[in-house]
Amino acid sequence: MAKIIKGQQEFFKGIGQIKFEGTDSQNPLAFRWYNENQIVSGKTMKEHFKFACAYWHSFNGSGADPFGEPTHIFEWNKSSDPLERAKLKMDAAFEFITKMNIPYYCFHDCDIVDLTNDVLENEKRMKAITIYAKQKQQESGVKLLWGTANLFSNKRYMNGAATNPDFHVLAHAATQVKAAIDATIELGGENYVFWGGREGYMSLLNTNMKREKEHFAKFLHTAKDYARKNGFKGTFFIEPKPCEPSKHQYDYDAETVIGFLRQYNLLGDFKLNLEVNHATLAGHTFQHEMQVAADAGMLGSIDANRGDNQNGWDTDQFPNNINDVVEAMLVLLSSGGLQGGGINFDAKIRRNSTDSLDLFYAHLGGMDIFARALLIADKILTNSDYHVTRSQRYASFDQGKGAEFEKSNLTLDELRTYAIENGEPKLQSGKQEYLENLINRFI
Ligand code: XUL
Ligand code: CO
Repeated sequence: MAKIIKGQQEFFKGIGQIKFEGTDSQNPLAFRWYNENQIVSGKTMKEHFKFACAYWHSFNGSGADPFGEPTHIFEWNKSSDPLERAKLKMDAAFEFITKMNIPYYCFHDCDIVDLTNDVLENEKRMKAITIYAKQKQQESGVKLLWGTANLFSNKRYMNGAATNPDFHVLAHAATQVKAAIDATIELGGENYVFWGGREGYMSLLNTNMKREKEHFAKFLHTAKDYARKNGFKGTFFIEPKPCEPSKHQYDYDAETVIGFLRQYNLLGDFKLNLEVNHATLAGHTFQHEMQVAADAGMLGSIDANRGDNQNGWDTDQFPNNINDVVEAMLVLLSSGGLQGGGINFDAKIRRNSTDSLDLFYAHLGGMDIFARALLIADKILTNSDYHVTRSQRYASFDQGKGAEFEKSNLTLDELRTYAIENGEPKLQSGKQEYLENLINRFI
């Protein structure tokens, strides 16, 4: 259990720690499925998920959109002193995280303290807030899942950060990454994330794609070498996204990123942080992205959220579709789980969700849907013929000439001889509807 820190100003008044009460509970502020110590398939739920709260959406996201002003008015944003403001925000953040019993959090540098255009001042602020965060972590038992640097909001990054055509901008990006890595190491952060929102282009007319990608790879090597030299033992994650804010982003999807990491010799230190809504934007299901990563041994971490079927941008809504999450949990359980990472709610409450309870309902629903989906997926894997039905489709490769083919023992001529000798193949059903029904039966 995360410990609620005593003696600080209370921001979420009248709300105690959220507890597991089981499916009979009528309490909207109780977990009905997430029971952190319950063992599923050999691990506790807490270990399977390593849930994390995203600082940016929950404590900075103001509800403002291109058409309207902020609607989320934060009580902790009152002080005019940047460090004082940052500390109050951190008090509120740890109060929320511990009341929700979320074991981890994640941040960008500028989420935990406001940054300026003065490098030395920024480094000073980052050091000061890191000391405060370390104390909060020790008092509460909450841990840092990953840190990152925001290399997309400041106007200097409008043409990219590591892929900027101006070397001067790249140097500023490196400076920010250095400070964010220092903070991550100091806070015992288990991973470090690179999401390249502006590492791409708006127009190919002005872009040397080859050179930009080479710079990106060199930048990642340089950052990785610095972190390793300074004792960072965790995993680096790349978070794929095909577009938004750039028209085209180099970390397009899981398959593209794995190819990039292989080409530039980064596979040993990097894995993937997959985000649900980014998969949608890439024209994939989330299960597709997870399977691609799992098959390559690269399934590192998850940014959990969902998009909206009626529009095509990154709405970052909290997850709540049981069928989608069950399919994701089937991949998770079948592939041995996440490597180093956890499930970070990179999701925001809606602009018109203005009660302080809304943030609780959102996280509670997200944690519960994952727990419920995990239980269902585990039952499907242990009490049904799901795996058998899938593997039987490939039975012709398990013996005889099929097995010889897999061992690279057949020539094209020998394949032709087999086809002639065995005549026309019988049609084999894909059994899609059978499997879809099977999943619904367990839900
Ligand atoms: C943006 C996104 C980021 C990354 C971290 O779509 O997902 O918040 O997760 O930079
Ligand atoms: Co994300």
